[in-house]
Amino acid sequence: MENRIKKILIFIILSTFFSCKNKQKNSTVDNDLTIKPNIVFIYMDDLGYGDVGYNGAKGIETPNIDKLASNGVTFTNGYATSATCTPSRYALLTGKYPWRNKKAKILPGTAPLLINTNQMTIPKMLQTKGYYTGIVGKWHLGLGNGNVNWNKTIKPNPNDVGFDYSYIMAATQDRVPTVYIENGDVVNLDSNDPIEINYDKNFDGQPTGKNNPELLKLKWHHGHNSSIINGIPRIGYMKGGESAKWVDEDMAGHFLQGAQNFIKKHKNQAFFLYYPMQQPHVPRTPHHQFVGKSGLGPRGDVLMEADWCVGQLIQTLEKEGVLNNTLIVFTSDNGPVLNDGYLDDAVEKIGNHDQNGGLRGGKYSLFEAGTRVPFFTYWKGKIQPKISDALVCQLDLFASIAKLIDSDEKATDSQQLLDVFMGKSNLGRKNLIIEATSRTAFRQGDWVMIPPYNKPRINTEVNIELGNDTIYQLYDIEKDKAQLHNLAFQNKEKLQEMIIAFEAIRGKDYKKGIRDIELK
Ligand code: NG6
Ligand code: CA
Repeated sequence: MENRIKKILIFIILSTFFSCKNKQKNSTVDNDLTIKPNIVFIYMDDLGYGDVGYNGAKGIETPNIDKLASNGVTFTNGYATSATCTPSRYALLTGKYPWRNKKAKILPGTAPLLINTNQMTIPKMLQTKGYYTGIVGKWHLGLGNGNVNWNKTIKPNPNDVGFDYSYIMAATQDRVPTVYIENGDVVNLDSNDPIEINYDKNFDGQPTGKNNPELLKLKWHHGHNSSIINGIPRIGYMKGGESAKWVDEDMAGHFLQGAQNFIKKHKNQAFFLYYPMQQPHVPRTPHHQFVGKSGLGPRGDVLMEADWCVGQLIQTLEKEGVLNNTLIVFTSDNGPVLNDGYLDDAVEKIGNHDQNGGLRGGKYSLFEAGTRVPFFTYWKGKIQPKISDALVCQLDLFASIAKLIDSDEKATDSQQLLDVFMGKSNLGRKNLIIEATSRTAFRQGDWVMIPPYNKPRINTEVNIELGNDTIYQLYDIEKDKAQLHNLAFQNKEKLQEMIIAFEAIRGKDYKKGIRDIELK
């Protein structure tokens, strides 16, 4: 009898001990996950709302992206702040609306660093919590102080605004210099062949896209007629740096490898990887393995290449044993464009694919397709699959990540929506100001208001409606996704309410230089 009681007692003591231990272990793991997951931003360039399989793409397959999206929180109202690259990237990293900084416009390759080195950024904030931070891919936020010597270490560079490691292209694939830059140094540069860059004037004797069409493997349609590099005419003039020039067709693989190496090297500490990919921005130069893979020509091919890269990246996270502890955010800097300056069949081979996914406009536009982009969060085991119609913006990643890592940092325009990004809440933003080449418009609830802009309605070069009109525009985008019915004159009350709310945030500054029509 005594023995039985003893045994029972021992059993109770042991099971209590183990259950406590287990609980402790679980809660430690949980806390670790909540406080310091790795964070990866996959940031596409000019990817349209309809350019992914999960939003109905035709003639392109994006199985890797779709798999992540279908296991994550997919946003149907997810926005970049801007319809072009630099302003969106500025807002993504700083949590600040780009129209607050007049210099946040599409930058040439020679532009100085746009983010002040005193400015708080997502990677800086993560550094204060012990993260190792890196960028591998497209930068396009300026470098140096305005007069860059490409043959010396370029300062300031991404490492001065929060990145421990940087491996970048300076601006865009269509702009010089066409070289990779690692922690401020041009990679593979031969000091006997120094690089010179000029955006205004050619260097004596250098061929150009304009004068030497016989040297081109890709023809230009508008712009893009300065220096020729790898048979592709670019924006801006470049001389020297032969050994450092990138091979366009290798770029995707090259950045992918850089991103994979970063993960392998830093998997034992919390890391932040910003992986801004170059696809499907022009020039579209798929690796030969992807040529002809889509039915849509090079634009579709580079999208399939990008999807493959995403798959490879996820495999690396998995193989290195960190996927379960990694929050992934996938989105794009602005909406789509077919002909962005090169004759690459994007228009001719579009078939029944709708890069806009039913939205109006495109890159450069104040209409929805300019800024509403594919956007999802994925965290294996932590985020449950969900389609969310909450209004979210890339701006909000700053404050939401601050919450996730328990940081007190705040950013001017960033809203803390961690629960929304984690799929636990549908309470997104109430409103958002969107921007397109220095013009701004306003979304509030289901409504979008575009103030009058006395500027061309269509950019005929890229064949995109810009959203400009001489009258106010007001759309109920829940009912009228394609923005075909302007309700401004039918619903003056709503319009007035929108104008007041918009001006309360934006100020009246937006009216400078535009024609404002008074409502009667
Ligand atoms: C435009 C370029 C366009 C693209 C864009 C920047 C011309 C005519 N057009 O000025 O091709 O490079 O800038 O794109 O030069 S973004 O996605 O980086 O904002
Ligand atoms: Ca872009």
